[in-house]
Amino acid sequence: MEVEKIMQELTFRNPGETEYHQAVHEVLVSIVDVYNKNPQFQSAGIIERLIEPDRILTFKVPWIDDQGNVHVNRGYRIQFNNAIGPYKGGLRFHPSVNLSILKFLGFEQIFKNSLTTLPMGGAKGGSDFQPKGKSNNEIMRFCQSFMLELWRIIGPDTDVPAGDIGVGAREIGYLYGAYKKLTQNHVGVLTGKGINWGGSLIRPEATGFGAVYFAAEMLRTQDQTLEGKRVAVSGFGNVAWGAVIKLNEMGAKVVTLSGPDGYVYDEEGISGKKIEYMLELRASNEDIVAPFADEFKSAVFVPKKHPWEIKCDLALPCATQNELVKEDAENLVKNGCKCVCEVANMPCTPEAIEIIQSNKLLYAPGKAANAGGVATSGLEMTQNAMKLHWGKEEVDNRLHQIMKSIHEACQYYGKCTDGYIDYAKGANVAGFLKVANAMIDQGII
Ligand code: NDP
Ligand code: 2IT
Repeated sequence: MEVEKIMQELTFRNPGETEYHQAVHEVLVSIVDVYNKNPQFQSAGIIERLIEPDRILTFKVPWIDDQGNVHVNRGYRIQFNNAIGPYKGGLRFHPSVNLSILKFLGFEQIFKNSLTTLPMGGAKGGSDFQPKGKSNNEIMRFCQSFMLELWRIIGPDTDVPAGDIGVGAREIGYLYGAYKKLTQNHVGVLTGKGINWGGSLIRPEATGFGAVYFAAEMLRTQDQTLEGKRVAVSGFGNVAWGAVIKLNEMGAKVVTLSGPDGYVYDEEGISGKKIEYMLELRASNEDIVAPFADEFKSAVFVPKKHPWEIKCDLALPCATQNELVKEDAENLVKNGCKCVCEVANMPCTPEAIEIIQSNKLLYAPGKAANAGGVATSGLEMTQNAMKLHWGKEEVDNRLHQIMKSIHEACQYYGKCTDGYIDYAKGANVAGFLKVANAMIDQGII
């Protein structure tokens, strides 16, 4: 495989899809050695087949707002690869959603799902719909219209969507209700469901919990723990919330949160009531974290800036792609940060990663560190298939074990000659090998 040649072709065939190009390039450079040492991959055209999604559905989503006005959004589902299991991955509702963003997310999901040890292929979907500022009824009508198209191509053994940015328990509920009405099937076709109708305990917390378990494993390689560590967190959504809970449980002090309007810095630490307040902020249907500093006097709001300028031992970006840029990475290094653990998908730019890794900070890529979310979705599918319900401890223990095994796989494939662990390479190689070998077993199809 010649990385630059493949990238040229990819760019030519998918013009302007910069996030997608970024995600593919990041994988190719880290698997190229393994790929070229195994000629069976080349002769089966594995890379050419992996970077082309199996299929993409785009569709019109018309809906009526509370004033009777008609709106039209665009819906998508990208079924990327199902070599190791049914397509699986979230739905994102955010005005920035486009094909490039969903293709990057769907591509990454292939490797992430492979790392979980569970049988799940890669997919992603969503819409450029803005849920912020909408009433419950508007959200419901939008979800029903979205499912009027989506239901045809999903199923518990075909494709199982879940949440992502802008899609939480409420949206999953409306989507599930519409699916059930259309098909008359009460099956595990979505994950992140309500606890009373097929959902799994711990799923809402799982992405954040899993990432913190992963960070703890990384620290353990340097005989350290999270106890007493200062942590900068970005975002204030579902994933940030889960991470902040677990960081507190493990004795760390969370000093920042952020939103599109800026960040809040709280030297006393974000714990207890402040974590509950994150849920209120989230539910308030606004796009801002600034009110946090009005509510808690120990917090200061810093408008229009990233939290990475605050001194911390660990940085956990939990908001969105490319939110931690070169200058942020330089600030983190300058301030003595020891570990950057990606909880969002692809939150660090390639230039930022270069600085983080060349300064030998511990660095976990999202596809390894945030895999606890989809892994727990996999556990929800298992419970649905068995028609039973596991307790909190059982799910949490399984999640913890899965995160440890992902860490081991990254260590195994990512260990460098100088002892530094390149977790990005480890995650990509481990995730890739399983999928590539399954594709070879199943023939060119
Ligand atoms: P939420 O919708 O709960 O929160 C997303 C957060 O990111 C919010 O604070 C949101 O602010 C902010 N945000 C979203 N888009 C942008 C943008 N373009 N610019 C600036 N800020 C933005 O989503 P989640 O917490 O579920 O998702 C956060 C990250 O974690 C995403 O990268 C997602 O892909 C990833 N992830 C999620 C998993 C899950 O199971 N939910 C699993 C694995 C990864 P606002 O809404 O106000 O714009
Ligand atoms: O990015 C992700 O892994 C998710 N949004 C979760 C996907 C899932 O199917 O649970």
